[in-house]
Amino acid sequence: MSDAATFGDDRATDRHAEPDRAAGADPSSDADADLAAYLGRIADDGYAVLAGAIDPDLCDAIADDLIRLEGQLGIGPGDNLFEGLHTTRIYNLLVHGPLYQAIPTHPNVLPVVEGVLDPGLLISSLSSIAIGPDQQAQPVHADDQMLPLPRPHVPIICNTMWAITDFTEANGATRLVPGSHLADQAPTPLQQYDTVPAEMAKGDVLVWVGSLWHGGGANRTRHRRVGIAMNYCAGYIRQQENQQLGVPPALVRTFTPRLQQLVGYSVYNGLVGHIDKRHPADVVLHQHQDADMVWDLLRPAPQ
Ligand SMILES: O=C(O)CCC(=O)C(=O)O
Repeated sequence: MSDAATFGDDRATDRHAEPDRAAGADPSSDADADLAAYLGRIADDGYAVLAGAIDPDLCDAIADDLIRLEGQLGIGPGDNLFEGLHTTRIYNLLVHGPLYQAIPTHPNVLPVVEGVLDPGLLISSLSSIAIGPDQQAQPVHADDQMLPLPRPHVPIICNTMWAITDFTEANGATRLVPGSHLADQAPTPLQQYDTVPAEMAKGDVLVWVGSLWHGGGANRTRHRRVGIAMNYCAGYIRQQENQQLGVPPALVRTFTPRLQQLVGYSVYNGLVGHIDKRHPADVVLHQHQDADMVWDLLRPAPQ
C-alpha cells in the first residue's frame, strides 16, 4: 500500500463556511465549488481568504493560551526588523498541547492547502505572530525567496494565517502584493511596494502561495493583532522548522496518523523519505498504519 493511499483520513466534507449558502443545497457539491473557487483565486491572485473557517471560541482559547505560554516560556518581542521589535512569536507550537495539534489538520483549511500543493505536503512551521502596538510594517518578502529556483515556479510552499483577533488595516493586517507570485523575481529587500491589507474577521484564514510578496502590517492601535502562521511545504522539500528534531517521537506517537504524516513520518510518492527501504514511522514510531507499505520500485526483480 502506498503512503498516498492512506491520505485523507482527517478530511471533512464541510470544508468551508459560506454565509450565503442556499438552504437545502447539496453540501458536498457546494464544498467542491467553494474549494474550486478558492483554488482559482489562489492561482490568479496568489491568495484567498477563507471566511469563517475557524470557530471564534477556538480563536479566543488560542489567544488566551498564547498569553499564558509567552509568560511561562518568558518569550518577548523579537530583536530584529524581520521578526519585529514589537512582535512576539512562539515557534514549534506542536509541543504545546492539543489546542495547537488540532491546527495543521483543520478540515476547513487543509483541503485548500492540499489543493495548492498536494496531499503529500508537510508542516513547514507552526508559530504564533502577535503584532504589538508601535510595530512598523515588516519588510515585504516571499516565503520561498531563499530557495534558489527560477521564478515563477509551481507552488512549493503554502502559508496560512489564522486571524485569532480581527485583522484590520490599522492593527497590522498582513499586506499583500496581489499577483506577485507570477513575477520572475523576488522582492528587493527593504524596498517599498504597493500593497493591500488582508483585513479579516476573527476566525477567517488567509491562504497564500510561498511566492507571493507580502509582509506583516504596521500596528497603529493600542491592541495586539494575533495570528497563527501555519506554514506548509511540498513533501519533497525541507521543512523550515525541523519537525523531527523539534517534536519528540514520544509525543508524535500520541498524534493522529494524519498529523504524524504532516510532521514528516511519511514517504512522498512512495519513495522520498524512506530509511533503508523502511517507512520512517515504522522505524521511529513503531505503530504506524503505513508500516507495511510495498516498495514496488525497490523490490528485487523476479528471477
Ligand atoms: O504577521 C504577518 O501578517 C505576516 C508575517 C510574515 O509574513 C512572516 O513573518 O514571514
